[in-house]
Amino acid sequence: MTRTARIIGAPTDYGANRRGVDMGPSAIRYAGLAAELRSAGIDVEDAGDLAVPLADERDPDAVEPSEGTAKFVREVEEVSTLLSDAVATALADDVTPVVLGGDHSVAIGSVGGSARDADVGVVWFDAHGDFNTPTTSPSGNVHGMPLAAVLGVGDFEGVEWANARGLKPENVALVGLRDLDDTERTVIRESAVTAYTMSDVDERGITDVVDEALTVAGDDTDGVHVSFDLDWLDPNEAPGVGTPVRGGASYREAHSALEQVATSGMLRSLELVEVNPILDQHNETAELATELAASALGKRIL
Ligand code: 6HN
Ligand code: MN
Ligand code: MN
Ligand code: MN
Repeated sequence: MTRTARIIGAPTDYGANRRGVDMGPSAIRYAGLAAELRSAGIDVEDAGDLAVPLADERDPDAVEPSEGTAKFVREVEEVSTLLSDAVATALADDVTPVVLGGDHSVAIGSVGGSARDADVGVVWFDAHGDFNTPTTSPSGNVHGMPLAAVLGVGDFEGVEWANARGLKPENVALVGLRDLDDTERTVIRESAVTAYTMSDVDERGITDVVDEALTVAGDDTDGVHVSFDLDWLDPNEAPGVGTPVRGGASYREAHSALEQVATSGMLRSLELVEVNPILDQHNETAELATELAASALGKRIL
């Protein structure tokens, strides 16, 4: 049976410290996502964008951290709830959600929706751990916290809108880490998640690392959510991101990793986040996002 992908735009920047990433869904669509996915041999629907509260209309007095140092946490909650419903609905309709961020706080909604009625594993491709909590975060930006949020770590314990029901830390694998905050590092070490740094990729090669990550995420689960932060790639490949870190994955490593995801047959839901067209060069990071989505959904050269 042909797979159908449903594109869901989450044009939000409430979790990030800079504007622009809210235009990610437009940039990725403009780069030709639907056509690229069709070339992967799948059917495509576009559900449009979620109705995110308008950033330009927000009350400056309301931009202060409303809980600890989780900036715009109420807006993030609103977007997460909408997105979680959209992702759960797509899965109930038997189609594959392809979520376009927006900053990485959107993962709270996508993982929440994907793991609402099923046991789900997560593979998290990112330069960063995204494992801060409002207490440990140096920035207060929620895009540095979504993994802690869905897993109910620290301040997120018992926060119903943030915690993903069918997700256990044992089924979470982070791939390609190279920039962790000090406290975040401790929290990751103490957690049951599995984390692979770029050094692991250097030593073992991308195939071996991704193979193990998929085994971790797929162990006794109904499928795998792939959360793909474009800053996982080296900034030479993906300049249009808000928090670039040198020493990232190469173009070929990224495709190879996502081709492996497709081959595993475990992909349940996918998101591509942190594309910032204002910081991009000729929309190339958005184009890269479309190509990588196609690889994850099964596009092959031959
Ligand atoms: N992202 N660790 C830093 C913070 O502010 O918590 C950076 C987070 C970046 C998050 O790229 O999705
Ligand atoms: Mn991230
Ligand atoms: Mn990142
Ligand atoms: Mn840093």
